[in-house]
Amino acid sequence: MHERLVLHEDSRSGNCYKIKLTAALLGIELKQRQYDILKGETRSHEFLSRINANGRIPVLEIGDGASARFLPESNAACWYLAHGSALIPEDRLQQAEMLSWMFFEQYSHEPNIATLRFWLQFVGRDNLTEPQTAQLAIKRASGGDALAVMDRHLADRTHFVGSALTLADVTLFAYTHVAEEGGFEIDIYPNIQRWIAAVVKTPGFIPMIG
Ligand SMILES: N[C@@H](CCC(=O)N[C@@H](CS)C(=O)NCC(=O)O)C(=O)O
Repeated sequence: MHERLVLHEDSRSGNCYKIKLTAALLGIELKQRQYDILKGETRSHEFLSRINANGRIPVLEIGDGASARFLPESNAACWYLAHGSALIPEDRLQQAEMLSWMFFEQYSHEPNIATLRFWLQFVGRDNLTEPQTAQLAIKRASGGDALAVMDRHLADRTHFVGSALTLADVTLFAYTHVAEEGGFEIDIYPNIQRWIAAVVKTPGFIPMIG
């Protein structure tokens, strides 16, 4: 990949980590531009008008100067980087299965597990609003359901799709391996634990820092 790539990110975010992990596994160079989401830095007029009208990181900036393009949504950025690599299976059905897990990640996993981690680890239990506090129990139950689905799927498999690492593993790994920071017990999911240990050993793996 020869174009200039800049990841607009907050290094505490697992959604940003997915993209950095994908790039590292593929040996792709990514520059980084940091924002503090707790200070609302992705809600500035400049960010909203130029980088992402949705006011969120990660955003992958592709290319240079006036022709630069901005790609929001972590899983789309992972897809862009991994296009044509072994992280996306060639088989059509396996590709669709991979996407199925990536949509699961965005609908059933991240909104529960990442949100609880953000609220409890970074915002702080005592600083939550009333509506946030009211959602704690349902998010805990739904996040637990998502982890149970993953654990059952991994009972007789090493990876989510086929027998090698794909973007399904990379994207699900990001918030699963730090789920304890959101108050989830990982000890009760032996297959997830085995899978985490295997992902960490993948050549090119980088840890999440933040
Ligand atoms: N579906 C999006 C979620 C992006 C997202 O929720 N970003 C959070 C950090 S992980 C954010 O920017 N929050 C700051 C804000 O909403 O102001 C993705 O996967 O990239």
